[in-house]
Amino acid sequence: MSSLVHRLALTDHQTALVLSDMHLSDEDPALLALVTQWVDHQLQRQPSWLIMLGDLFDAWVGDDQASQSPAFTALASCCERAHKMGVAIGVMVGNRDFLLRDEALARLHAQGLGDPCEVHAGKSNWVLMHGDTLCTSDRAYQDFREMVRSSKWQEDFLAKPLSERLAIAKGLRERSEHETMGKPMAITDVSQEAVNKTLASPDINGLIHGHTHRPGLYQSDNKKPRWVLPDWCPHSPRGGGLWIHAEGVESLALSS
Ligand SMILES: [Mn+2]
Repeated sequence: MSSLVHRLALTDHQTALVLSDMHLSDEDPALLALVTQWVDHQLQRQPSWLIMLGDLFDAWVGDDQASQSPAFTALASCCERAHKMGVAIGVMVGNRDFLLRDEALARLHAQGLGDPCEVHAGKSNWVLMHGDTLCTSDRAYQDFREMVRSSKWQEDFLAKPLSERLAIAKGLRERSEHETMGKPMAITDVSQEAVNKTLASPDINGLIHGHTHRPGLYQSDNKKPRWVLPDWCPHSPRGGGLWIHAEGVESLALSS
């Protein structure tokens, strides 16, 4: 991956639209429509940035998946519209789509964001993360994460044919869903210790992340805001995002 952006500065009149955990897949056209229509609608407010904080796709097994994925094509069209409006696009990878690389990001007109990435807006500094690195109580997951993020594992994996990679990803997903069901709620949520550490610096005013699918505004032990982005579902329905501007952070409901 070419160089990642670790810090963004918004001027007083600039804004950022933030969403995550769309988990787009070719098997769910209703979800795809929900996400792209919502983003298109929010783009009318002319944000300076469209920021997606990981798990854009339910599974991403390599950038050669792009050419055969209607979900990717639809999100790329949405990004193309944003790009033409002059909106800058930032993508952070999540635990489902950590193999998104330069080729796919270029087709989304996106710059890769580091995890964490700091956003400066008004007088505040926000830390943006996918969120999985905050779930430090889940030792089994953190060990798995370390393995799949190693360049050796990724090299071996990407050398396999696309069909085999898709089958492996499906197996991993089913195993993860099964294991998550068996874990106590507290294990699969963020650890307060990790949150406190992230927010320890007096220069940092708050945290924004996805991943846990427990959307809302929480307060850390050090009395700083922690915004959790919603995941998306066309049936409940649920989704939405946040708006960052000079005055702070605003929650954007699915119906907004
Ligand atoms: Mn995730």
